[in-house]
Amino acid sequence: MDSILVRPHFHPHIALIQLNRPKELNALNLQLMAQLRDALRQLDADDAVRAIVIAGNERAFAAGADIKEMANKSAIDMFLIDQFSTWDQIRKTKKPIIAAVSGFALGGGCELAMTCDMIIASETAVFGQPEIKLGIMPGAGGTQRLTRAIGKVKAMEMVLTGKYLTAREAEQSGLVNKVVPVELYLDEAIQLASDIAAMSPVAVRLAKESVNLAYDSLLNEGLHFERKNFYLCFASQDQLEGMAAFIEKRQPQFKGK
Ligand code: DAK
Repeated sequence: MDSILVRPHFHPHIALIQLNRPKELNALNLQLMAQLRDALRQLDADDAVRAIVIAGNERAFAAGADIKEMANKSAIDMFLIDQFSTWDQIRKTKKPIIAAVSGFALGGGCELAMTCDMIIASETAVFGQPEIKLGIMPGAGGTQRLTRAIGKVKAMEMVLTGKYLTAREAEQSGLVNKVVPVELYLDEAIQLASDIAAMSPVAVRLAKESVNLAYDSLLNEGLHFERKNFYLCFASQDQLEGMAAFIEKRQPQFKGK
């Protein structure tokens, strides 16, 4: 089964990508991320597409990277898989991307939403970086983008405790553009995409590039730093324990080793 569904012409000039691993709450495994990368490349090259919406389903946008796939990986395995080149494709997409988030947006799911250009949330959305509970830390921009979006003290609390933000809290903190009832979140995201699609595609591309420059000039150094530390987590026994405990549905016993 495809891990994503791509509808290039879902709406005039608007493409829709739906994450499609509902039983796993859209956990982002390597296959899903590779398909997402390829779809974004194709849609970016398609002149008929002017904006892209990425959505999950009502229960989950994405509950994070696939813990079962990562649980037994070493730091070197993670380094060699080099998932970052896949994630970087999302950042490199020239057309605007809107995340339509309902339900869980956790760990890599929250990072995926934040890597998009804008976020429309349903009232049931929850955002979080719970990696700390697995004995690791965010690895796909969470420490950098969340801090820029909601400020240091709130980001610190979320990253160090794994606490979630509700959709309303996320809106008040500036993490999301708008919160709407669950039955409207996809329509609202399509509407926002359509508003952008009515503008000059050239101006939109240049404007997106410029906003990103303001944002990225501080981000690159932070992302680099975060990546090294993320790999280092996979050298710890606590990572193995945290992920094993999740899979075995028990509380982890962290030893600081
Ligand atoms: N990975 C794998 N499976 C997951 C999953 C995940 N992240 N989240 C949920 N599932 C699976 C569950 O294991 C369960 O499978 P079965 O037991 O039915 O086989 C199924 O989805 C339904 O989940 P639950 O039964 O747990 O559903 P509940 O409603 O009770 O709880 C929950 C929902 C979202 C609160 C809970 O599932 C949960 O806590 N999930 C884990 C959330 C989490 O810790 N996320 C962070 C993962 S670490 C990187 C890029 C990104 C990342 C790392 C590297 N590079 C570029 C290198 C990101 C890391 C992460 O995201």
